[in-house]
Amino acid sequence: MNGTPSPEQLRDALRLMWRIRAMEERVGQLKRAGEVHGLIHLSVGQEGVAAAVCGQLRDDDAVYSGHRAHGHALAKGAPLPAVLAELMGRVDGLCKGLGGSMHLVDVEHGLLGATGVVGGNIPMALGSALAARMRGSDAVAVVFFGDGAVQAGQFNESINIATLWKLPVVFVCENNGFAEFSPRSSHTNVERVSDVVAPYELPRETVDGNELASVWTVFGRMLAAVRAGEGPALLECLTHRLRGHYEGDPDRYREAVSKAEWQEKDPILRLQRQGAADGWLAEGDPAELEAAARAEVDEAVEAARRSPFPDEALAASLVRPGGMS
Ligand SMILES: Cc1ncc(C[n+]2csc(CCOP(=O)(O)OP(=O)(O)O)c2C)c(N)n1
Ligand SMILES: [Mg+2]
Repeated sequence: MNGTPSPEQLRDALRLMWRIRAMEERVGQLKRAGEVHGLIHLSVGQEGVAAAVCGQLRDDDAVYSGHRAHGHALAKGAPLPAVLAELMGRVDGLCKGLGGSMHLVDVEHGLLGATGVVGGNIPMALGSALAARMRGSDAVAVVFFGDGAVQAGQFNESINIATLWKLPVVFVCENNGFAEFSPRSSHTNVERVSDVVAPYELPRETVDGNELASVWTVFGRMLAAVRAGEGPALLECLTHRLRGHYEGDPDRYREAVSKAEWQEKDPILRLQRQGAADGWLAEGDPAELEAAARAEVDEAVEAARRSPFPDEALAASLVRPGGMS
């Protein structure tokens, strides 16, 4: 698990990235058609981080995510039909259709929660890490957050306590250079998130988040040390979202960033180029993986359409003792 990823692991990661991409592109369409509800943040272009990190975790490792959570949920093992049904507000969804995009939870697979509160997930990961230690388990907690969350006070508080108590937590920052519509340079002088935590002397690294193998290798090394009880680590993944901040964002603030350049760095296309060059991917494989992912998504959309919306009784049952199981 520690070294560079094997061809099988790379292939599995590519399959997963296609499933995330296909589902999110469809979610964008469903949002425009009024079939997906609430504010929707897609991670198109950032799938490499979710795949490389979650591809190395166990079900009993806890994952926390934020408002851009769909990819993390799929990567951690949440069933695609249940994620899609949740986004469509149906009872077959992960949270019976009552949570939606920013509240995805799948306890069975260790997805302990997405949240719309930027930075609010970071201290929660410390709780899971502390619980694992108290149980005598070597499970770890991983928290995904953006570069914007680093300016929230809880980030500093959490790094402080996690390092002081040597908690088994990996902080994974997806630094896409923007917090909503503000470039990083407009809200901090510290360019690298890995530099923000320097005084705490925890293992910290910045990697190209669009190169799956780099994220995999560095995260794998950190994970092994964190699991072995050596205390927390921080991984900063430089990446880029290829869509607006939210679906419907007019996207008029990215003049400084060349979209074409980032399109070239698309993590899926890069991994496919690498697979072809290294010989673990045959010529027809990318099209096959993409088609399989899109077919899985089509089927999940049809299943979700057949699933009812939650009724009032279900919502009411949540506020009574002995409510939703
Ligand atoms: C506590 C809090 N403050 C502000 C917001 C509004 N908000 C939603 S997303 C976002 C930007 C987050 O940027 P980043 O953490 O870099 O994540 P990204 O959207 O780039 O993935 C903000 C400020 C919020 N949801 N919660
Ligand atoms: Mg950001």
